[in-house]
Amino acid sequence: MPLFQKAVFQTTVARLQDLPADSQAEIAFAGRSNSGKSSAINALANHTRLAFVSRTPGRTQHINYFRIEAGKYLVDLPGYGFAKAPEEIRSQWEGLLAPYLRYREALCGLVLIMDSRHPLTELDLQMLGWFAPTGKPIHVLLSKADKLTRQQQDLAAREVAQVLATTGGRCTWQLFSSLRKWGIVQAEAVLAGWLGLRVKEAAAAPANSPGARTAHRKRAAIGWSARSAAGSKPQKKPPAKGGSRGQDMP
Ligand SMILES: Nc1nc2c(ncn2[C@@H]2O[C@H](COP(=O)(O)OP(=O)(O)O)[C@@H](O)[C@H]2O)c(=O)[nH]1
Ligand SMILES: [Mg+2]
Repeated sequence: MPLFQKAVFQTTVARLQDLPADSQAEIAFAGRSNSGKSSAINALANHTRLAFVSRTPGRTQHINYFRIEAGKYLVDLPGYGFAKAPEEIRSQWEGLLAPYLRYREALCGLVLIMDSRHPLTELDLQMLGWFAPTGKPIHVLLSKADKLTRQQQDLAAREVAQVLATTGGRCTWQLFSSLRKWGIVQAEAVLAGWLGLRVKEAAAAPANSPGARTAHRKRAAIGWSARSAAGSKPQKKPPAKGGSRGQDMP
């Protein structure tokens, strides 16, 4: 069973004082509006509509909590990038998101979703620059990879790797497609590491799947990305190549 399959919508939070008090470990998902954030949460939970509850009017600008198990959550943050009145953006940012990202103790890492066709927008860079100093890990999902050729995927991944190597934070990245279910195993491994959950080998790669044959090799290949993000000592520099192609990528 996929690791996050049991995730259920828990609550919508609009004020800091309403953040769940029982959370021991949570992972926040951030990204531009339309980057594929909700689809990524749905794909990880193997659920077609889970994260779309956050589309409900009144919830899009708030923090939405999905409970994985007691005390562990996936957290959907408001998408950024839509034109809004500047004072609205500022009050949401200063009142809720900034303190949440900076000071939420239970927050153990940030998943940043970037459309692989145009990653590293100004706002993505701002988010990276802003979160990196917390010292907590950031895992970038280069979403909608199915829209790129293999060559374009490699190009996008290399560009992102170069920029991430200079941000100074504990940054890792991978290609991802919710539509084609690419990169789920790799992302699960990273997130499970952050949350202290065990990834079952059987769930990660069924014995009779093509993925199983390459699982060991690929696990080595994602070395710097998945392993360093999962809590071991961060490495300063990624290898010149690779790190992005999970075993379920074509
Ligand atoms: N081709 C493709 N389209 C995707 C993928 N993920 C999301 N989309 C599409 O991108 C649009 C925005 O996705 P959504 O998850 O709502 O983005 P959000 O605003 O960041 O939560 C929708 O039309 C999705 O169907 C993907 O992996 N591949
Ligand atoms: Mg969404």
